[in-house]
Amino acid sequence: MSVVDKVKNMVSGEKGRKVAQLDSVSQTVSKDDRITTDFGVKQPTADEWLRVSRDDKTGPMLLEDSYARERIHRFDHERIPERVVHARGAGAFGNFRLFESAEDVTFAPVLTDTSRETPVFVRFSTVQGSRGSADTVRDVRGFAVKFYTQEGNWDIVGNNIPVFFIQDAIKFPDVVHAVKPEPHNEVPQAQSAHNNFWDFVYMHEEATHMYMWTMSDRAIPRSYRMMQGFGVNTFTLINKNGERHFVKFHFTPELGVHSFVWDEALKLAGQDPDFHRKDLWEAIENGAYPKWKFGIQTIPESKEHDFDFDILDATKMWPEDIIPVRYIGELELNRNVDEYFPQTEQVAFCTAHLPPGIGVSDDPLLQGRSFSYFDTQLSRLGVNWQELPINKPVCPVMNFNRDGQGRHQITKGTVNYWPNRFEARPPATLQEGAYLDPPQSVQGIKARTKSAKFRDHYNQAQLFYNSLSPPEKSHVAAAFAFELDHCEDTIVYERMSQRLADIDLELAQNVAEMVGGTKPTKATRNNHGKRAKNLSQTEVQPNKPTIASRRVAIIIADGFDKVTYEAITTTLKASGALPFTIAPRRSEIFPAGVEKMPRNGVQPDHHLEGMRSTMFDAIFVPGGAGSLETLRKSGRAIHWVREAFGHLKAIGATGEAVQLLSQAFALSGVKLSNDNKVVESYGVVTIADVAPDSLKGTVTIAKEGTGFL
Ligand code: HDD
Repeated sequence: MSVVDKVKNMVSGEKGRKVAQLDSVSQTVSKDDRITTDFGVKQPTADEWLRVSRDDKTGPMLLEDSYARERIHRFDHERIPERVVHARGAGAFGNFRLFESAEDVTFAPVLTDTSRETPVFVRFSTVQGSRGSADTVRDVRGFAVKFYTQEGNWDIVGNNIPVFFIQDAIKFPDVVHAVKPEPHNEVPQAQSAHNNFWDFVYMHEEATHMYMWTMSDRAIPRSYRMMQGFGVNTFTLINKNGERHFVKFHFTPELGVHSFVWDEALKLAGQDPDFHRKDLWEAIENGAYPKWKFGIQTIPESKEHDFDFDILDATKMWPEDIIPVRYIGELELNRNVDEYFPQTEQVAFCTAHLPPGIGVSDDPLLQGRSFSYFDTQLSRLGVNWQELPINKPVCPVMNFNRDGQGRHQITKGTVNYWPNRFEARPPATLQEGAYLDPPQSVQGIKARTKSAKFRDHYNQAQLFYNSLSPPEKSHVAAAFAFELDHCEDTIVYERMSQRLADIDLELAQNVAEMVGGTKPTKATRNNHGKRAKNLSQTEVQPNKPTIASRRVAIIIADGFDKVTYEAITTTLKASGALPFTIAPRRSEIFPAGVEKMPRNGVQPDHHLEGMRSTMFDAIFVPGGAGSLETLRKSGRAIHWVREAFGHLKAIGATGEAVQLLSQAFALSGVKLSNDNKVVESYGVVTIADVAPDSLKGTVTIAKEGTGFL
């Protein structure tokens, strides 16, 4: 039984509702099926167009062949417009469980009923690149969650960064145009490293806080499973007494927040453009279900103006030191999609999808978003987009919306309006669960303005930068240096070098020097020196480090030490890691002391050229004189070890393989002592005289430092 089937079987009650609903419109391809047209008529061939032939000569094709034409027609129309942003994504199903009721702040059952399990679909994405672009580019990641609640769909359309580039939705077309490929030559793809982006954000100071985040390690996550999700905008919660709280939504990964180093991300973009998509798929197939704690930050309505930032400003986060996150639930992903297009591509989110008990705020970005999402789905999917199986709520949908392209629903009866003489489908009362818009007094002057606090763009940018660890800060400097090096226009990198002096003088000087800008001599704005917790990703870590679901390459060649190989493989599996055997070839590899006969050896998973160290979190090389002899002569094997070291990966070696490490590190400044014990090298573990027992125990992987920048 496949993992998917197992999960389906496990699923019962609420969380099974969406699976059952999707199953009712799903079909499985089987060899007992016969090919038919779309109108159900079986066809004798799928290979030959109907044509006139004579004497074994190929004659003209007939337009009459409606089956052949149907195939071409269907193919010609396979594409729909890709999302204008967040085009590249990967999705999965799961469920949401509440372990603490938030009834003090909301009456929404999804946040108060701890006996419920709510089915969810989550789509992760990059923002800038088109649908076929690489996963590991430097970019914000989308984190969009659709909760199929019994009271209707609830969408949190968030990102892995808690703030945004703009404060007012009216500017969204500008920021997107600026970051997307430039209009004259459509370059570059999936990158912000170009003139127009840095020109725009320089001129547009409210983006400052956000680009500090996008230049940090947050923008190159190791995995979708290892990043935070933030609702970003400020929403509201309403409780039974009609009291309102402002709220921010948080998802914090069980595995902690982890990133690539830039060199690794760059290489993977070419070596394995689907890295994140595959990583998510593989983890779910292996039963290593990704999990996030779900939390809320709340502020009572009466305290809206008590802060030195405007709590409705999406370029500001709410520091956890003053507004702690209250964790009340857990999100788990446990089922891969059955077919990408009808599920991950056709899923459509909208910030206005809110069940009773949850509401919007006057956040000026959010207000515009709620208009934009519905509108974009009209051009992507058509007016009946909410009827598509992946988007359809699990509760009844009853109204008098009718017709339009691609209508699925058939509604019986003679009336399609309200009020009607049959009193059919009246609106609901509050007791029956109607959506509540709590009465609010609104008065003011109609004008294009926002509160004065919206005009501070630097306090939190400094707060974020100050809170980073030294390696994280050096990554930020290197990211700016990379991006501005890709800007040919002097005015762009010159101005940006000066702008960074508004945040941190040392950062500005380092970047200016690297990119050829004028080195600022004094800070243009004092750095307040404050820090806040959980902004550095080194603080967003599990209590106990884990190796679960991490990919470990075990490198062997003929003559390897089988005892150590088996001991490390078993230990890794027992710790939940995924060991992969890598060798100079994919055909059988023979350990020391056996005859080279079929099935005496080990079948590697991959060969050294087919995979690269970038695709693994750690490497281990078991000893064996024969194996060492082959590997030390292989430039590729040496490169694997050196590159993994440069990417701050854990490296282990036993027996003769320790010499492979000393050869690989000879130029890297890593010194091995005479007795082959490693010194001065973080993350490298060697045992020259190996006893198999010494390999048992808990294995963890640490990654810290600057790496190849
Ligand atoms: Fe957006 C897609 C997240 C501001 C307009 N956005 C989209 C997706 C995510 C976000 C995760 C992909 C959803 C999916 O997987 O299908 N967007 C955000 C966040 C924002 C934000 C966290 C700031 C708080 N977005 C934003 C603004 C506007 C839009 C200000 C327009 C005024 N976003 C869109 C869109 C997209 C979209 C054009 C493209 C595809 C889609 O909606 O379904 O309407």
